[in-house]
Amino acid sequence: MKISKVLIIGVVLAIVAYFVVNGMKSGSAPDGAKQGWFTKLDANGDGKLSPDELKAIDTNGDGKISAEEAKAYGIPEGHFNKLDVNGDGFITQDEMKTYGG
Ligand SMILES: [Ca+2]
Ligand SMILES: [Ca+2]
Repeated sequence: MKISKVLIIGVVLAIVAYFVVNGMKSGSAPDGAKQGWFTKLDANGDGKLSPDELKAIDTNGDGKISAEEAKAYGIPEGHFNKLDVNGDGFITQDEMKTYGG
C-alpha cells in the first residue's frame, strides 16, 4: 500500500511537471513558432495562410501539400508531421489553420 501511494504521488508529480514545462514552452511558442518558411509564405503578413498563399507550396495544384512539396519549400519534416493532423501524408487548408491560428 505504501509503495503504491508513493508511486501515485510520483506519477502525479511527473504529470504536473510535464504540464508546467509544456506550459512554459507553449507560452513562448506564438513568436517562436513562426518559422522562416511560414513568414515567407504569409505574403500579406497577417499571421495566417490563405488558400492563395498555400498555392506557393502546392506546386501540382491539387489543393493540398504533400511531404515532397513541403520539403521543396523548406518546411522541416517535423513541422510537416505536426501540421498533418490526421496523418494522411498531406496538409490541407484546414490543417494549416490549426497552425496559423
Ligand atoms: Ca499538392
Ligand atoms: Ca492531412
